[in-house]
Amino acid sequence: MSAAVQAKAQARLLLSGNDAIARGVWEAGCKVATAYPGTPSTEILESLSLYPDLYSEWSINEKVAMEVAIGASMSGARAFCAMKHVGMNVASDAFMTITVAGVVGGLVVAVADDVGMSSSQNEQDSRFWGRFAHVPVLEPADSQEALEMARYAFELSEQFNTPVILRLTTRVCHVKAVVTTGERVSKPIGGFQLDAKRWVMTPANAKNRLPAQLAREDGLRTLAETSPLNVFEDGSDRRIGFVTSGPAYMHLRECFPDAPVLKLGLTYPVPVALVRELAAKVEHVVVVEETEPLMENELKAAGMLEIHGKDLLPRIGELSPAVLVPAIYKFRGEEPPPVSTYVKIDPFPRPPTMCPACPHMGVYYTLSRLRKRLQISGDIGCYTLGAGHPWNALDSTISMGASMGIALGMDKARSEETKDKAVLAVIGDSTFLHMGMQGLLDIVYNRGNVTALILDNRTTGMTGGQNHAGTGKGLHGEDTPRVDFVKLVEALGVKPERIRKLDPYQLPVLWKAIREEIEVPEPSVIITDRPCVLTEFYDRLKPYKMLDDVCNGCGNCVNVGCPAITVRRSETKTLANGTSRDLKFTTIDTAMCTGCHMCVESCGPGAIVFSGQ
Ligand SMILES: Cc1ncc(C[n+]2csc(CCOP(=O)(O)OP(=O)(O)O)c2C)c(N)n1
Repeated sequence: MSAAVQAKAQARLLLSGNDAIARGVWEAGCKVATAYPGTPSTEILESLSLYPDLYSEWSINEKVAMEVAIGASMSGARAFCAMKHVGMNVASDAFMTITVAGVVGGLVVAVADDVGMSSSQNEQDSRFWGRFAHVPVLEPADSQEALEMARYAFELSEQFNTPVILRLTTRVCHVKAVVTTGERVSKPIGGFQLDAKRWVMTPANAKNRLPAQLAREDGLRTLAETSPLNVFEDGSDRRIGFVTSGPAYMHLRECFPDAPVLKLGLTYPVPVALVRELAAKVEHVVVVEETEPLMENELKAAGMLEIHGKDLLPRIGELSPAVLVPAIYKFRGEEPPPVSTYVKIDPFPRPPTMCPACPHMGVYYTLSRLRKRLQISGDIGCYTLGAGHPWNALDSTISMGASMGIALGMDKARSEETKDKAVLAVIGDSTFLHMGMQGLLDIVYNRGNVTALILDNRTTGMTGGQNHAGTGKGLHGEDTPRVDFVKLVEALGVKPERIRKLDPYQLPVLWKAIREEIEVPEPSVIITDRPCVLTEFYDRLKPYKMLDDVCNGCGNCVNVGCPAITVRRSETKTLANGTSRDLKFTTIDTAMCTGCHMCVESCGPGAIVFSGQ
């Protein structure tokens, strides 16, 4: 059990923002916590799952996670759900109406923005949900604040009868800092009270609640002006006064320690009067906010047209010292100091790659061989790497589950050029259950000519290997009913003879199945069944080695894409017909090899044999 779970009140621990939020949620007496994994928020629930006296679950997607938390809040329990920024798009339907109905037990939604896009398909500013839904937004800057704001958010939620958004960014979620813990408060569950006017959101009932929703926002606006979360820190250098929030505050303090700073923890609604007070003390006000000019626009709308922000700073990525220093010096008309004085590290880039023996490689190796005949709609997961070298076997990736609908759209909009191509959709098991199965139903319902490949690797690989309804295990490792993908897709209407389940390590079988299914002009599904190499379900076999004197440099094994295979020598050979061919003589790292034998199946001369280790 982790130190944070065992720690008594007043313990000092080194915690990531995610672990600190978990502790704060638990200390607040929260009874129900839900999430769907997504970087950078995943570890919040993993951490919460270790605490006693609290129900926690991986939900099937963010919308359901939100709904479970809403149901618990309606029942008078303090409830929490966590997701990454794009998850909030999925959850927003339920969210946008519970903001009208209001909450009973405190309801806190942690939304983690991937500022800088280290592992997401877009960059969004989740603070907009505050303005959109008329709910308060809290923004911690470090782990201590993450804990305290998580705890306070429940009080705020109950005080104003509203869900509260805890807006995080990757830097807060993952950076570790010293945190002082508190005690868990006791919050007994009140129980569900019948109140149709409130819980049955028909237009007539919802309309009646709208004035209260707006009045609540006015109350929050007043609170923002006096909240201890919004702090003015004076400074001797009065040329610029900064308004900032979240980790941008840390960067700012590091770069401009003498500047007056208004640090906002409650960032929606924006405390306009506090900013006016700051403006009266300094020559210029600059709003330093990642990513969108949300506070800046609110302030300008309130009449503060002279303030600066995105005219000086980028709307994309983190406002790190490397960005802040040159921008602010330029504004002051000064030469910035040498870069080495404010940029301390320049990490070596490490592009993501599939693991040795990843079952997805067999699929992409096969698809790359049929490439010219296929249009391939992809999805989000480890298998998105199939878009890259050496496979180049994905044509699109947009959002979770979108492979299905997009494939159907491609099928229905064929041009002269693409009319003879087969349309495929490739999706992972977690993604299929999250939001993909509705798309497959649409393909069946609307008679699409699409072959769907469901890559069942028994885990949510991309986010670190979380359980889901297809793994047969729950958040706590307990046994749960395991989805039978064959039965599921059959129930969605795919004909039994068009459903195949096979081992993606068996490359010839996979090849034949794909070849046959793309010829049939109706929906078909191929389920690949092989656990991710990082799961407990994976059985490692004996490793292989390359016989150097037998390898003829054909390079087929390189095209499988396994990181355990490297090129030891390459040469260009001129053939009898005058053309030339690049030869790649390879070797296998036996320490990495798991004996999956995909490369053996690709090897023409039979140069790959058991290493005997
Ligand atoms: C709406 C949304 N929620 C969460 C994520 C984070 N995320 C990216 S891929 C993925 C699931 C990957 O699992 P799976 O489909 O099983 O494929 P695998 O990575 O195991 O190959 C998740 C949860 C996201 N990108 N979008």
